[in-house]
Amino acid sequence: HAADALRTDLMTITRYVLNEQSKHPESRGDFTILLSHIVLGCKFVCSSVNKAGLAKLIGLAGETNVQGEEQKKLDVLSNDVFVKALVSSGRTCILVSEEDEEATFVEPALRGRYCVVFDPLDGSSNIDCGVSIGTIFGIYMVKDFTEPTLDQVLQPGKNMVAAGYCMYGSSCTLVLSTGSGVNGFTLDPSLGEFILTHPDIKIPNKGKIYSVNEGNAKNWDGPTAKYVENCKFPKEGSSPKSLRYIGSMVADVHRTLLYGGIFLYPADKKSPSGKLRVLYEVFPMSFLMEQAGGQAFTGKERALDLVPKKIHERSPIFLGSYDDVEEIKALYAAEAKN
Ligand code: P6P
Repeated sequence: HAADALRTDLMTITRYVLNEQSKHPESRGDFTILLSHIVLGCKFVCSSVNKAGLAKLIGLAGETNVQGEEQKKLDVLSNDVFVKALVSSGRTCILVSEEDEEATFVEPALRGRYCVVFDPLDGSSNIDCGVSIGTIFGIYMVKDFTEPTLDQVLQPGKNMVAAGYCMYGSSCTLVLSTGSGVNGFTLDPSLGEFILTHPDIKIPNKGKIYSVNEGNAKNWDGPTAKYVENCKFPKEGSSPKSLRYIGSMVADVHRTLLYGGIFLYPADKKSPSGKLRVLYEVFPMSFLMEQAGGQAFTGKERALDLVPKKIHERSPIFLGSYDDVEEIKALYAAEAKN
């Protein structure tokens, strides 16, 4: 009967969020409505990414499609879908997207209390070779949304009320935290529903994997170089870590979250602030890592304490298993002392 109960007592993402909402009697369901629009965007992108290979095969992507229209690149298409879904939800006032130079200020009639920062299709250069890619999002809640201003999104990541990503790979997995732990949901295409498959994800305290682009090694600073050296040539008695680097942040972070270990995109001489964007890559992934019992560090401070000054600002990031990040924090602290 247990198996039957599991099969028939479907915990969908909507039901999960409604359960969460019931813990906040004051909430009027705005977040649930907002999330349902984000989920709609993810379902659209999942279906488009799955067809992308085929579309390319029959010449739809990149050139003109059967109607002779210029076929939009998948990341531009995904961005359009997310912006339209979020605006039409009537629950947002400011949107920041990796695809748009300027923030979107929602028209007064459709304004709501949430600001959403997102990368609609992170890692999209990997589509053609079939490597997993993803959507990353973070959500801030504002008190006064009548006259939205940019400083309402230039907030430290610790002020986010929710964050998550949706990974488009062998399956479509949405990982979400609303501030009380991390849960993973897998899309059941036959139902068109995200079903809870990874309840209460906790990252192992220590892992056996490090994840970094070793091709940048000649430009790393001392602490990063020393840390990676320790991963490869550990002190007597312990075994080296394995290197796993996919080059798609959602895939590398999802593996780190489930298996443990550390993901690094350090600063280097060429890019003193690293490559990854604070608002819609660093903050959401750091939020999830802390909620899962791990941590996230910029080389100078706790990542979620950072206060961004610009919406597309970058930051170095070291995130993952608590003990692994502690080791690189100690190396940066030692350098700061010298
Ligand atoms: P590099 C993909 O382009 C991306 O933004 C992230 O998804 C990924 O972690 C990173 O860049 C990879 O960068 O410099 O190692 O190719």
